Amino acid sequence: LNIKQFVKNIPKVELHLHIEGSLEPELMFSLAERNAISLPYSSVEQLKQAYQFNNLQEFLDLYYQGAEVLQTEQDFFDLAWAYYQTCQRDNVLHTEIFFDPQTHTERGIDIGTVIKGLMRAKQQAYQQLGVSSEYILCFLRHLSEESAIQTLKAAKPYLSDIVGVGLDSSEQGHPPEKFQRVFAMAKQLGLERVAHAGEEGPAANVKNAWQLLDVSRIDHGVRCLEDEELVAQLAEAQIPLTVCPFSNVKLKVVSNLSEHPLPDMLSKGLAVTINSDDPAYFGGYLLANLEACAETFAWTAQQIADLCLTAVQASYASETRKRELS
Ligand code: ES4
Ligand code: ZN
Repeated sequence: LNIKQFVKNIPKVELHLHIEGSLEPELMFSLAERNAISLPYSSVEQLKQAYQFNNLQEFLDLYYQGAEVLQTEQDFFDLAWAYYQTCQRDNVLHTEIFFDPQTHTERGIDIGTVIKGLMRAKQQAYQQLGVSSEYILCFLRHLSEESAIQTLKAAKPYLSDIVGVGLDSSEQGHPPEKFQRVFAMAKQLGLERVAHAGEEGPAANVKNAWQLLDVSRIDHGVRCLEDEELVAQLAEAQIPLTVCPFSNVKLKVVSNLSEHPLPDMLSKGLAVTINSDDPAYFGGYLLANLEACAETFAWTAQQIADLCLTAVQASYASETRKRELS
């Protein structure tokens, strides 16, 4: 059995993908031209050369700059549609997509413009490609609690379009505690909750996201390993961790893929899933992440199938859809 073929063909579920992080350099240039925006790069090649990061913040600076080309509903549709086409190509049949409204509203773009473009792509992807999806509204943790609360209020007309809320951006200096109130408001509204934690920040952020924000998944979570008791609790509760191998390498959370603690996390019984994070910036989509891990860690077909099933079970898809994906 050819493992590469197996990874390609198995139905896959993505649980950690920032739609703004799927903006490929080519599309960034074409949207810049369409919107008469000048980019500080003279070519796609020059832009790609800039994709070398020493930490999360260096990446975020380019990611927010890149997102400025997104202006109209059609731009958000085109962005998401391009991503859904890669899902179909790679046999990713269900995906849970983060979006960062504040990145756009801070530039004067209406949250409705963002959501309407994404929703039109979502409908078309399900109808034409058979790819189902859910959307998770992320609060930018480097901005204030008040800004997060305003964002949740602005999203109220669109609550049926989103499955939950998340927390992303700069983890250092912006711990989960800062967002306890807005996460409680989201819970009151019936929304699911997830948060980036233990990516660059300490294990305490994983614990506090779980205990204080009442999340049902942890995004990244790799640094939970620094707290043995916490690891045992996360494993016991089977809290899913959405691990992003290429991201961790590109942002120097780990020095290279063979040093990644994934095998350790799996051996400790954690509910690990594999994800792509910001594939246009980090060198590949979910399939490429899975292929590289399968090769680096010599995973068997059974181990890959188990990881894919963990992602199905950790998803917010309906029980009917979960059965279709299993
Ligand atoms: C992100 Cl890799 C990563 N970490 C935190 N926030 C993010 N937003 C987009 N990508
Ligand atoms: Zn992320």
